[in-house]
Amino acid sequence: MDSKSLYTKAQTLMPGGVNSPLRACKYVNSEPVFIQNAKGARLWDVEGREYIDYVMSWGPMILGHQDPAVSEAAHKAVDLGTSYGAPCYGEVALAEEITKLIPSMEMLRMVSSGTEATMSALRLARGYTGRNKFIKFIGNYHGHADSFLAAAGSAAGTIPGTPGVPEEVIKHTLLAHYNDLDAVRAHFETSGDDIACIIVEPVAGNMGLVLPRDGFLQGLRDLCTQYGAILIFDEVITGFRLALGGAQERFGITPDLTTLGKIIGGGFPVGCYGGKREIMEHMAPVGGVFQAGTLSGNPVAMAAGLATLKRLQQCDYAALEARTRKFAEALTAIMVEKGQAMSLAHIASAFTMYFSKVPVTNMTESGQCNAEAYATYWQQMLAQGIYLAPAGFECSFTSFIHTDEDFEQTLEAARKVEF
Ligand code: HOZ
Repeated sequence: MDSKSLYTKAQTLMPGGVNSPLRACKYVNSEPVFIQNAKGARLWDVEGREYIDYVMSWGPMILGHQDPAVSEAAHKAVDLGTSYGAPCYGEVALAEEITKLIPSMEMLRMVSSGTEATMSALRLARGYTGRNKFIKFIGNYHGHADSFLAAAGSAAGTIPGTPGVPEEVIKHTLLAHYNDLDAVRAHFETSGDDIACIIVEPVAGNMGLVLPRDGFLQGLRDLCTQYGAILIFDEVITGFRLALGGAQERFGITPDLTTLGKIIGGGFPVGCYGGKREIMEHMAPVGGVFQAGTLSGNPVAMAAGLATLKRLQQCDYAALEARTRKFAEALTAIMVEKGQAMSLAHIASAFTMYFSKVPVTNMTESGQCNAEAYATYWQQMLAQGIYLAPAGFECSFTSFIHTDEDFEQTLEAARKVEF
Protein backbone atom coordinates (compact mmCIF):
# COMPACT_ATOMS: atom_id res chain seq x y z
CA MET A 1 0.00 0.00 0.00
CA ASP A 2 1.27 3.50 -0.77
CA SER A 3 1.26 6.41 1.71
CA LYS A 4 -1.84 7.99 0.18
CA SER A 5 -3.92 4.77 0.50
CA LEU A 6 -2.61 4.11 4.00
CA TYR A 7 -3.48 7.66 5.04
CA THR A 8 -7.00 7.33 3.60
CA LYS A 9 -7.53 4.09 5.49
CA ALA A 10 -5.85 5.39 8.66
CA GLN A 11 -8.28 8.31 8.80
CA THR A 12 -11.18 5.86 9.10
CA LEU A 13 -9.44 4.08 11.97
CA MET A 14 -7.63 6.77 13.97
CA PRO A 15 -8.52 10.44 14.56
CA GLY A 16 -6.76 12.35 11.80
CA GLY A 17 -5.17 9.09 10.69
CA VAL A 18 -2.42 9.37 13.28
CA ASN A 19 -1.43 8.41 16.82
CA SER A 20 0.08 11.80 17.60
CA PRO A 21 -1.28 15.00 16.04
CA LEU A 22 1.89 16.50 14.52
CA ARG A 23 2.37 13.48 12.32
CA ALA A 24 -0.66 14.43 10.23
CA CYS A 25 1.53 17.22 8.74
CA LYS A 26 -1.33 19.74 8.92
CA TYR A 27 1.04 22.50 10.02
CA VAL A 28 2.90 22.23 6.73
CA ASN A 29 -0.30 21.95 4.65
CA SER A 30 0.62 18.44 3.68
CA GLU A 31 -0.05 14.76 4.25
CA PRO A 32 2.12 12.22 6.06
CA VAL A 33 4.44 9.74 4.42
CA PHE A 34 4.24 6.31 6.03
CA ILE A 35 7.62 4.91 7.03
CA GLN A 36 8.66 1.37 6.16
CA ASN A 37 12.11 1.23 7.71
CA ALA A 38 15.01 3.29 9.03
CA LYS A 39 18.77 2.85 9.21
CA GLY A 40 21.53 5.24 10.20
CA ALA A 41 20.38 8.77 9.35
CA ARG A 42 17.94 7.54 6.68
CA LEU A 43 14.26 6.67 6.46
CA TRP A 44 12.46 4.85 3.65
CA ASP A 45 8.75 5.23 3.06
CA VAL A 46 6.37 2.48 1.97
CA GLU A 47 7.00 3.37 -1.67
CA GLY A 48 10.75 2.94 -1.20
CA ARG A 49 11.60 6.67 -1.30
CA GLU A 50 14.66 7.55 0.77
CA TYR A 51 14.94 10.51 3.16
CA ILE A 52 17.68 12.04 5.28
CA ASP A 53 16.07 12.20 8.70
CA TYR A 54 16.26 15.31 10.90
CA VAL A 55 13.35 14.31 13.15
CA MET A 56 15.07 11.19 14.49
CA SER A 57 11.87 10.04 16.19
CA TRP A 58 11.68 13.48 17.84
CA GLY A 59 14.98 12.98 19.59
CA PRO A 60 15.59 9.43 20.81
CA MET A 61 17.73 8.28 17.89
CA ILE A 62 20.85 10.30 18.72
CA LEU A 63 23.02 7.36 17.64
CA GLY A 64 21.05 6.89 14.43
CA HIS A 65 18.53 4.21 13.56
CA GLN A 66 19.55 0.60 14.20
CA ASP A 67 22.78 1.37 15.99
CA PRO A 68 24.41 -2.10 16.04
CA ALA A 69 25.12 -2.14 19.79
CA VAL A 70 21.62 -0.97 20.68
CA SER A 71 19.95 -3.41 18.28
CA GLU A 72 22.03 -6.29 19.60
CA ALA A 73 21.16 -5.45 23.21
CA ALA A 74 17.46 -5.23 22.37
CA HIS A 75 17.48 -8.52 20.45
CA LYS A 76 19.26 -10.29 23.31
CA ALA A 77 16.70 -8.89 25.75
CA VAL A 78 13.79 -10.04 23.57
CA ASP A 79 15.19 -13.57 23.70
CA LEU A 80 14.91 -13.46 27.50
CA GLY A 81 11.24 -12.45 27.48
CA THR A 82 9.65 -9.11 26.67
CA SER A 83 7.85 -8.16 29.88
CA TYR A 84 7.84 -9.56 33.40
CA GLY A 85 5.86 -7.11 35.52
CA ALA A 86 8.50 -7.84 38.16
CA PRO A 87 11.91 -6.40 39.05
CA CYS A 88 14.72 -7.23 36.62
CA TYR A 89 18.47 -6.70 36.16
CA GLY A 90 18.11 -4.15 33.35
CA GLU A 91 16.27 -1.56 35.41
CA VAL A 92 18.95 -1.62 38.12
CA ALA A 93 21.73 -1.35 35.54
CA LEU A 94 20.10 1.56 33.72
CA ALA A 95 19.23 3.35 36.97
CA GLU A 96 22.85 3.01 38.10
CA GLU A 97 24.13 4.42 34.80
CA ILE A 98 21.74 7.40 34.86
CA THR A 99 22.47 8.27 38.48
CA LYS A 100 26.20 8.12 37.69
CA LEU A 101 25.89 10.48 34.70
CA ILE A 102 23.34 12.86 36.26
CA PRO A 103 24.42 13.18 39.90
CA SER A 104 21.36 15.23 40.97
CA MET A 105 19.30 12.09 40.31
CA GLU A 106 20.20 10.21 43.47
CA MET A 107 17.18 7.94 43.04
CA LEU A 108 14.79 7.46 40.18
CA ARG A 109 11.67 5.68 39.01
CA MET A 110 11.20 4.27 35.49
CA VAL A 111 7.93 4.81 33.65
CA SER A 112 6.90 4.35 30.03
CA SER A 113 6.75 7.87 28.56
CA GLY A 114 7.79 11.45 29.13
CA THR A 115 4.17 12.33 29.92
CA GLU A 116 4.12 9.80 32.75
CA ALA A 117 7.43 11.12 34.03
CA THR A 118 6.30 14.75 34.25
CA MET A 119 2.86 14.02 35.71
CA SER A 120 4.44 11.80 38.35
CA ALA A 121 7.10 14.38 39.18
CA LEU A 122 4.38 17.00 39.64
CA ARG A 123 2.42 14.69 41.93
CA LEU A 124 5.56 14.01 43.93
CA ALA A 125 6.35 17.73 44.24
CA ARG A 126 2.82 18.34 45.48
CA GLY A 127 2.89 15.37 47.84
CA TYR A 128 6.26 16.39 49.24
CA THR A 129 5.46 20.06 49.79
CA GLY A 130 1.76 19.72 50.61
CA ARG A 131 1.08 22.56 48.14
CA ASN A 132 -1.12 22.56 45.05
CA LYS A 133 -0.04 25.33 42.70
CA PHE A 134 2.89 25.15 40.32
CA ILE A 135 4.50 27.37 37.72
CA LYS A 136 4.90 26.36 34.11
CA PHE A 137 6.08 28.38 31.13
CA ILE A 138 3.97 29.39 28.18
CA GLY A 139 5.08 27.31 25.22
CA ASN A 140 6.87 24.67 27.28
CA TYR A 141 5.39 21.23 26.66
CA HIS A 142 5.51 18.60 29.38
CA GLY A 143 3.35 15.93 27.80
CA HIS A 144 -0.40 15.81 27.84
CA ALA A 145 -1.44 15.39 31.49
CA ASP A 146 -4.32 17.75 32.33
CA SER A 147 -2.35 20.16 34.50
CA PHE A 148 0.23 20.82 31.78
CA LEU A 149 -2.24 21.61 29.02
CA ALA A 150 -2.38 25.28 29.90
CA ALA A 151 -0.58 27.36 27.27
CA ALA A 152 1.37 24.30 26.25
CA GLY A 153 3.75 24.24 23.32
CA SER A 154 4.11 21.78 20.45
CA ALA A 155 0.88 20.86 18.64
CA ALA A 156 -1.10 21.57 21.83
CA GLY A 157 -0.24 25.24 21.36
CA THR A 158 -2.36 25.42 18.22
CA ILE A 159 -5.58 24.40 20.00
CA PRO A 160 -7.38 27.26 21.75
CA GLY A 161 -8.53 26.54 25.29
CA THR A 162 -8.16 23.13 26.86
CA PRO A 163 -11.27 21.07 26.03
CA GLY A 164 -11.55 18.12 28.41
CA VAL A 165 -9.45 19.72 31.13
CA PRO A 166 -11.56 20.80 34.13
CA GLU A 167 -11.20 24.42 35.24
CA GLU A 168 -10.65 23.16 38.83
CA VAL A 169 -7.53 21.35 37.67
CA ILE A 170 -6.02 24.09 35.54
CA LYS A 171 -6.57 26.83 38.13
CA HIS A 172 -3.52 25.50 39.98
CA THR A 173 -1.29 26.03 36.93
CA LEU A 174 0.39 29.44 37.14
CA LEU A 175 1.81 30.70 33.86
CA ALA A 176 4.76 32.87 32.96
CA HIS A 177 6.55 33.57 29.71
CA TYR A 178 9.75 31.63 29.21
CA ASN A 179 12.76 33.78 30.09
CA ASP A 180 10.60 36.17 32.17
CA LEU A 181 12.03 35.90 35.66
CA ASP A 182 10.05 38.91 36.90
CA ALA A 183 6.76 37.12 36.17
CA VAL A 184 7.94 34.09 38.13
CA ARG A 185 8.98 36.29 41.05
CA ALA A 186 5.57 37.96 41.00
CA HIS A 187 3.84 34.57 41.31
CA PHE A 188 5.97 33.73 44.34
CA GLU A 189 5.28 37.12 45.91
CA THR A 190 1.53 36.54 45.53
CA SER A 191 1.24 32.79 46.25
CA GLY A 192 4.66 31.65 47.47
CA ASP A 193 3.29 29.53 50.31
CA ASP A 194 1.12 27.51 47.93
CA ILE A 195 3.59 26.88 45.08
CA ALA A 196 4.82 23.29 45.04
CA CYS A 197 7.21 23.57 42.14
CA ILE A 198 8.43 25.18 38.97
CA ILE A 199 8.66 22.85 35.98
CA VAL A 200 10.76 24.07 33.09
CA GLU A 201 12.39 22.82 29.92
CA PRO A 202 15.89 24.16 30.67
CA VAL A 203 16.26 24.69 26.93
CA ALA A 204 12.81 24.99 25.41
CA GLY A 205 12.24 22.57 22.56
CA ASN A 206 8.54 22.72 21.86
CA MET A 207 8.05 26.28 20.61
CA GLY A 208 11.04 25.82 18.41
CA LEU A 209 14.36 25.80 20.16
CA VAL A 210 14.67 28.65 22.66
CA LEU A 211 17.73 29.09 24.84
CA PRO A 212 17.46 30.36 28.41
CA ARG A 213 18.68 33.92 28.91
CA ASP A 214 21.73 34.39 31.12
CA GLY A 215 20.61 34.13 34.74
CA PHE A 216 17.14 32.73 33.98
CA LEU A 217 17.73 29.16 35.20
CA GLN A 218 19.80 30.37 38.18
CA GLY A 219 16.97 32.78 39.03
CA LEU A 220 14.47 29.90 39.05
CA ARG A 221 16.81 27.90 41.27
CA ASP A 222 17.16 30.78 43.72
CA LEU A 223 13.41 31.47 43.90
CA CYS A 224 12.62 27.80 44.54
CA THR A 225 15.22 27.66 47.31
CA GLN A 226 13.93 30.90 48.84
CA TYR A 227 10.28 29.79 48.88
CA GLY A 228 10.77 26.07 49.64
CA ALA A 229 9.48 24.98 46.25
CA ILE A 230 10.82 22.13 44.10
CA LEU A 231 12.67 22.91 40.87
CA ILE A 232 11.88 20.32 38.17
CA PHE A 233 13.97 20.26 35.01
CA ASP A 234 12.06 18.54 32.23
CA GLU A 235 15.00 17.06 30.35
CA VAL A 236 12.99 14.69 28.18
CA ILE A 237 14.51 16.39 25.13
CA THR A 238 17.74 17.83 26.56
CA GLY A 239 18.80 14.80 28.63
CA PHE A 240 21.84 13.13 27.02
CA ARG A 241 21.48 15.50 24.04
CA LEU A 242 23.04 18.69 25.39
CA ALA A 243 25.68 16.74 27.29
CA LEU A 244 25.94 13.39 29.06
CA GLY A 245 24.73 15.21 32.15
CA GLY A 246 22.01 17.07 30.25
CA ALA A 247 21.19 20.78 30.42
CA GLN A 248 21.87 20.81 34.15
CA GLU A 249 25.50 19.90 33.51
CA ARG A 250 25.80 22.35 30.63
CA PHE A 251 24.35 25.30 32.57
CA GLY A 252 25.65 24.27 35.99
CA ILE A 253 22.28 24.39 37.74
CA THR A 254 21.11 21.59 40.04
CA PRO A 255 17.36 20.90 40.01
CA ASP A 256 15.60 18.97 42.78
CA LEU A 257 13.87 16.64 40.33
CA THR A 258 14.54 15.76 36.70
CA THR A 259 12.38 14.08 34.10
CA LEU A 260 13.84 12.07 31.25
CA GLY A 261 12.55 10.11 28.26
CA LYS A 262 13.42 9.68 24.59
CA ILE A 263 17.20 8.93 24.49
CA ILE A 264 17.22 6.81 27.67
CA GLY A 265 14.96 4.28 25.92
CA GLY A 266 17.16 3.89 22.84
CA GLY A 267 14.03 4.07 20.65
CA PHE A 268 11.73 2.13 22.98
CA PRO A 269 8.96 3.74 25.08
CA VAL A 270 10.55 4.93 28.33
CA GLY A 271 10.34 7.81 30.75
CA CYS A 272 11.96 8.37 34.10
CA TYR A 273 11.85 10.85 36.96
CA GLY A 274 14.26 11.21 39.79
CA GLY A 275 16.18 13.52 42.05
CA LYS A 276 17.03 14.05 45.68
CA ARG A 277 16.77 10.84 47.70
CA GLU A 278 14.90 12.65 50.46
CA ILE A 279 12.19 13.70 47.97
CA MET A 280 12.08 10.43 46.02
CA GLU A 281 11.53 8.47 49.21
CA HIS A 282 8.08 10.02 49.39
CA MET A 283 7.08 7.66 46.55
CA ALA A 284 5.19 4.46 47.35
CA PRO A 285 6.03 1.91 48.63
CA VAL A 286 8.40 3.90 50.89
CA GLY A 287 6.19 6.98 51.10
CA GLY A 288 2.59 7.75 50.33
CA VAL A 289 2.73 9.33 46.87
CA PHE A 290 1.36 6.74 44.48
CA GLN A 291 2.39 5.84 40.94
CA ALA A 292 2.66 2.44 39.23
CA GLY A 293 2.93 0.85 35.78
CA THR A 294 2.80 -2.62 34.25
CA LEU A 295 5.46 -1.88 31.64
CA SER A 296 7.63 0.31 33.89
CA GLY A 297 11.24 -0.90 33.74
CA ASN A 298 10.47 -3.03 30.69
CA PRO A 299 13.50 -5.29 30.12
CA VAL A 300 13.82 -4.64 26.38
CA ALA A 301 13.61 -0.87 26.79
CA MET A 302 16.09 -0.99 29.69
CA ALA A 303 18.59 -2.98 27.61
CA ALA A 304 18.31 -0.62 24.64
CA GLY A 305 18.59 2.41 26.92
CA LEU A 306 21.65 1.07 28.71
CA ALA A 307 23.38 0.21 25.43
CA THR A 308 22.62 3.74 24.20
CA LEU A 309 24.09 5.42 27.27
CA LYS A 310 27.22 3.22 27.11
CA ARG A 311 27.72 4.13 23.44
CA LEU A 312 27.16 7.83 24.12
CA GLN A 313 30.06 7.84 26.56
CA GLN A 314 32.37 7.13 23.59
CA CYS A 315 30.86 9.91 21.45
CA ASP A 316 32.30 13.36 20.83
CA TYR A 317 29.52 15.81 21.76
CA ALA A 318 31.64 18.89 21.06
CA ALA A 319 32.44 17.73 17.53
CA LEU A 320 28.78 17.03 16.74
CA GLU A 321 27.81 20.43 18.11
CA ALA A 322 30.39 22.18 15.90
CA ARG A 323 29.32 20.24 12.80
CA THR A 324 25.65 20.90 13.51
CA ARG A 325 26.28 24.62 13.95
CA LYS A 326 28.17 24.87 10.67
CA PHE A 327 25.42 22.95 8.87
CA ALA A 328 22.50 24.88 10.40
CA GLU A 329 24.21 28.20 9.68
CA ALA A 330 24.79 27.21 6.04
CA LEU A 331 21.15 26.10 5.70
CA THR A 332 19.94 29.36 7.20
CA ALA A 333 22.22 31.41 4.94
CA ILE A 334 20.71 29.73 1.87
CA MET A 335 17.23 30.84 2.95
CA VAL A 336 18.50 34.38 3.61
CA GLU A 337 19.97 34.47 0.09
CA LYS A 338 16.49 33.62 -1.16
CA GLY A 339 15.14 36.72 0.56
CA GLN A 340 13.67 35.06 3.64
CA ALA A 341 13.92 36.77 7.03
CA MET A 342 15.58 34.16 9.22
CA SER A 343 16.86 33.64 12.72
CA LEU A 344 18.62 30.50 13.85
CA ALA A 345 18.57 28.91 17.31
CA HIS A 346 21.08 26.16 17.94
CA ILE A 347 22.61 24.19 20.77
CA ALA A 348 24.37 20.82 20.68
CA SER A 349 22.64 18.65 18.06
CA ALA A 350 19.32 20.54 18.01
CA PHE A 351 18.33 23.58 16.01
CA THR A 352 15.35 25.56 14.76
CA MET A 353 15.45 27.79 11.71
CA TYR A 354 12.81 30.41 12.42
CA PHE A 355 11.32 32.22 9.46
CA SER A 356 11.52 35.43 11.47
CA LYS A 357 13.81 38.42 11.37
CA VAL A 358 13.89 38.74 15.16
CA PRO A 359 15.41 36.11 17.44
CA VAL A 360 12.74 34.04 19.19
CA THR A 361 12.86 34.13 23.00
CA ASN A 362 9.33 33.04 23.91
CA MET A 363 6.05 31.58 22.64
CA THR A 364 4.59 34.87 21.42
CA GLU A 365 7.58 35.49 19.18
CA SER A 366 7.56 31.88 18.03
CA GLY A 367 3.91 32.27 17.01
CA GLN A 368 4.78 35.30 14.87
CA CYS A 369 7.05 33.36 12.51
CA ASN A 370 6.11 32.89 8.87
CA ALA A 371 4.37 29.48 8.93
CA GLU A 372 3.55 29.66 5.21
CA ALA A 373 7.20 30.05 4.28
CA TYR A 374 8.13 27.13 6.54
CA ALA A 375 5.46 24.97 4.88
CA THR A 376 6.80 25.82 1.41
CA TYR A 377 10.34 25.01 2.54
CA TRP A 378 9.26 21.76 4.24
CA GLN A 379 7.26 20.47 1.25
CA GLN A 380 10.04 21.12 -1.24
CA MET A 381 12.68 19.60 1.03
CA LEU A 382 10.53 16.49 1.52
CA ALA A 383 10.09 16.16 -2.24
CA GLN A 384 13.89 16.12 -2.49
CA GLY A 385 14.31 13.45 0.19
CA ILE A 386 14.88 15.60 3.27
CA TYR A 387 12.66 14.80 6.26
CA LEU A 388 12.32 17.81 8.59
CA ALA A 389 10.02 18.46 11.56
CA PRO A 390 6.52 18.94 10.10
CA ALA A 391 5.95 22.21 11.98
CA GLY A 392 7.98 25.39 12.25
CA PHE A 393 7.55 25.36 16.03
CA GLU A 394 9.57 22.16 16.53
CA CYS A 395 13.28 21.34 16.71
CA SER A 396 15.30 19.51 14.15
CA PHE A 397 17.86 17.01 15.37
CA THR A 398 21.16 15.75 14.05
CA SER A 399 22.80 12.57 15.30
CA PHE A 400 26.22 11.02 15.65
CA ILE A 401 25.52 9.07 12.45
CA HIS A 402 24.82 12.07 10.18
CA THR A 403 27.75 12.51 7.79
CA ASP A 404 29.10 15.60 6.08
CA GLU A 405 27.73 14.10 2.84
CA ASP A 406 24.24 14.01 4.42
CA PHE A 407 24.61 17.68 5.31
CA GLU A 408 25.91 18.58 1.84
CA GLN A 409 23.02 16.73 0.17
CA THR A 410 20.61 18.64 2.42
CA LEU A 411 22.19 21.99 1.52
CA GLU A 412 22.00 21.08 -2.17
CA ALA A 413 18.25 20.44 -1.76
CA ALA A 414 17.80 23.74 0.08
CA ARG A 415 19.44 25.63 -2.78
CA LYS A 416 16.65 24.41 -5.07
CA VAL A 417 13.78 25.59 -2.85
CA GLU A 418 11.65 28.31 -4.44
CA PHE A 419 9.36 30.70 -2.59
N1 HOZ B 1 5.94 15.66 21.25
C1 HOZ B 1 6.60 15.60 19.98
C2 HOZ B 1 6.93 16.96 19.50
N2 HOZ B 1 7.66 17.78 20.36
C3 HOZ B 1 5.77 14.90 18.92
C4 HOZ B 1 5.66 13.46 19.14
C5 HOZ B 1 5.15 12.69 17.94
O1 HOZ B 1 4.29 13.15 17.23
O2 HOZ B 1 5.64 11.60 17.72
